[in-house]
Parts: sequence; C-alpha cells; structure tokens
Amino acid sequence: MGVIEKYAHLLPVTEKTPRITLGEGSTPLVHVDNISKLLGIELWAKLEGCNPSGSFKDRGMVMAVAKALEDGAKALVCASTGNTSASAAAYAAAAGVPCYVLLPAGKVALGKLAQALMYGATVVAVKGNFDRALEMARSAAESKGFAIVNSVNPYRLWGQRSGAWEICEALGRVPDWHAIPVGNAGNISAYWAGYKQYKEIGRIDRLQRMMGFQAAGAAPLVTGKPCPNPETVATAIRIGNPVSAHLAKEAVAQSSGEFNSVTDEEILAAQKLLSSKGGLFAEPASCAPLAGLIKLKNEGRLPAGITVTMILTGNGLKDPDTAMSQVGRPIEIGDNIDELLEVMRG
Ligand code: AN7
Repeated sequence: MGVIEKYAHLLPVTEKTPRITLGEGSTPLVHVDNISKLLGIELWAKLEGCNPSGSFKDRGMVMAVAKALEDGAKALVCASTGNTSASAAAYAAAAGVPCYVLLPAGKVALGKLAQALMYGATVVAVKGNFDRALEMARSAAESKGFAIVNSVNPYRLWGQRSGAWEICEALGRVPDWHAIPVGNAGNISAYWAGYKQYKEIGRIDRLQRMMGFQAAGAAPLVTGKPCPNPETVATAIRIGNPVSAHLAKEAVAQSSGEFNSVTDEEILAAQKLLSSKGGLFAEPASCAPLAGLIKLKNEGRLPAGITVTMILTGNGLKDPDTAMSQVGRPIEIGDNIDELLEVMRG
C-alpha cells in the first residue's frame, strides 16, 4: 500500500484524488548495531533509499503528482539537485504527463541523471546553481500554467510527514533525537509537522529534538545567512538559500534542536564507516547526520544512551563516482586458481 492509501485519513486527499503509487513509503527502520556501540547510543537508520526512485522524495512526490492530476495539470516542472528530478520524472512517467526538470549543470550525481533521462523527462542543465534553477522553474511553471513539484508545493511536505508517522509506529514512541540532512529544508520541516500531528492526535506523548545537519560549504542555516556560492561533495544538499528555511528554523527552535555543519571530509568518512561497519550504503548527503553525531561525540556533546533516528535520505548507488573516488580498485587476476588462492592468503 502506498503513502496516499495508507495515510489517506491523515492527508489532505479527497475521493477525487487519484490513489497513484509506485510502492513508496513503508521503508525499514534498522538498528545500526556496530555504530551504536561506537557512539554509545541507540542508533536507528531509516532506509529511505528503499523508496522506488531511491530517495525520500517519493513520499511527497506521490502526493504532489496526485494533486496535480486532480487539478488537471498539463505538465510538471521542478528544479533539482538530482533526487527530486528522479522522483518527479518517475511519477510523471507512470501518470502519463510530461515532466521538465532543471538541474545545475555538471553538479548532479550520475545515477540521478540516468534516472531522470530513463524515466523520459525533458532534462535541462542550467549553467547556474540550484537556487537559481529553482527561481527559473517557478517562473516558467507560472507562465506556462504547469504544476511546480518542488517542496514549495505544499503537498510535497504533506506526503513527507509519513516518514515521521512510520518511525513512531516502528519504535512505538519518538526517538530522543531526530538527525537529518538539510538542504532546501523541506524534509526537516515535514518530519517536525508529522511528529506534531501525531502528538495532537494522541499517537505519541512527547516530541524529540530536531537535529539538522548541513555541509560546511552550504550551511546557510548554521551561519544564519544565505550562501551565494554553495559547494560540497554532497551535491544533493548543495543549496545556498533554502526555500523552507523559516519552517526549519521553527522546527529546531520549537524542539530545542540544533543546526550543525560537517566538512566534506567528515561526510565521506561517515559514508565509508556506515558502509563498512554498518552494511548500509547511503549517498553522501545522507551521511551528514552520522558525520555530525561523530563530531558531537568527539566534542562531548552526544548524551550517552539516547535513542537517535537518522534519515538515510538517498541510496548510495545514486552517486557511484563519489564512492569510487574513496575506495581502491578490484584485485585483478588471471583465470587461474593459484592466483586466487594467493589473494586469499591475506
Ligand atoms: C539525499 O533533489 O533538494 O532539506 O532537488 O536529495 O528537504 O531539501 C534534494 C535534497 C537530503 C535535503 N538528502 O532535503 C533535490 C533536493 C538527499 C537529498 C536532501 C536532499 P531537503
């Protein structure tokens, strides 16, 4: 059952809203044993890379596209650092509507680009950063009367609330900390709204601290001002002027949370650790929270024994180039057993 059908009672859907789905949502929440021990906490990872297009974006996209269809939209438009475009293109393909995606030229991970093209979207590479591409997408959507499916579309954040509901259902309570990467700041805002909604209807009895993590080269919510030239290896969160900054600030303030930044080196080290000790391969942006937890632990600011959920927002397969830049190459041998046994001697 997809997000719309499963949570129709909590979402702004009507009987006219088409119950489209590609099987999004209901992603696993797994206890990361080795890294929990390393950090002295109970660390849970929400595997959003298990969504149909490989990222959390599908939860909100299914709602945005369903509502666009309900309203008779002729086409979808988005700007994206990659995952939104992959998700929009997938749902547009299934719904049979044209989709235009604007990407910052040369700054989108290979897997995401392959997806948008394979799903059949019209892909436009803009010589500018994401923030500029989003301005252009909004303006084009308005003049053409097409539906904009970035997180400025309120239905996106509605659908993304479902991640919070699933965490409460899986844990039977809220975590102490909710650790999440922050780019355009929609997801942290959606999770906060989702947790608050669950508290209002009595499904949980308290709320947790919202801990947002940004890349040091694109950390407007940490520095408190827009970043004109964002730069980070975590291209998904290479965003200098988040459209949902106000909502994210509110989430952090209301929950006594924090924004923290981590360097690219810390992000890549966390990605390698998560893969090699946790068996979980997430894209660089998704590893900003783990990098941040490690940093807070080193600074003596990670309380022992707390329960932390971290959202692994995108699949590691999305960005093979960054992964390959960190690891060695396979050991090449001839097709004979002696050479193989030599390798296995260690
Ligand atoms: C893997 O696809 O903005 O703070 O255009 O792909 O809600 O923006 C992606 C963002 C975190 C940040 N992790 O979430 C886009 C885009 C991954 C992401 C984020 C993104 P928001």
